[in-house]
Amino acid sequence: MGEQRERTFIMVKPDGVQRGLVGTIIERFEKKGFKLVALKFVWPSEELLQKHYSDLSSRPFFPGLVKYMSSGPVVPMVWEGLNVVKTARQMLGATNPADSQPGTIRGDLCIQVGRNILHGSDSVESAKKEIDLWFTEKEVVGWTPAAENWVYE
Ligand code: DAT
Ligand code: MG
Repeated sequence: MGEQRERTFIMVKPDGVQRGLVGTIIERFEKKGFKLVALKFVWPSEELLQKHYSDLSSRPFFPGLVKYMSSGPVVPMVWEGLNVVKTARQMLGATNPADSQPGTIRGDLCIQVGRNILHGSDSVESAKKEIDLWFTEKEVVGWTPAAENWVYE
């Protein structure tokens, strides 16, 4: 059971919110069988986003990325489950939607890298960092879904 407790940080970006894709994105993870353990609706500050994307601060697209990400409300979430970090990345599809396979969220729902509708942690380590940045300990809720024994053997 322990390995099912891996967590990842998923966030609907401002374009995903503006385009009315919040429900569709949540539905992908719910239908897969992952467990939602935290969610909020916030308009993030540039300061928070600079921290969130600190690894990319030297990249030429960084100022534009922070501006886009702080241009409206976003929906940060924490999802839990077996191998959820890697599986969620596969569900998102490649960073650049031009390379995302059809059937992935980005492959189905967006076109350009600068408007790729959602974020997903790239490792267990960065997931921990991102969850701590966006949520307090109390905001991440431990619970047991009624269907858990039908999702895991
Ligand atoms: P990912 O979001 O798939 O983890 P990343 O961490 O390398 O990708 O980059 C973070 C975001 O920055 C990405 O979702 C979109 C933007 N981005 C990445 N590469 C870019 C580029 N070459 N031009 C413009 N935006 C880019
Ligand atoms: Mg990344």
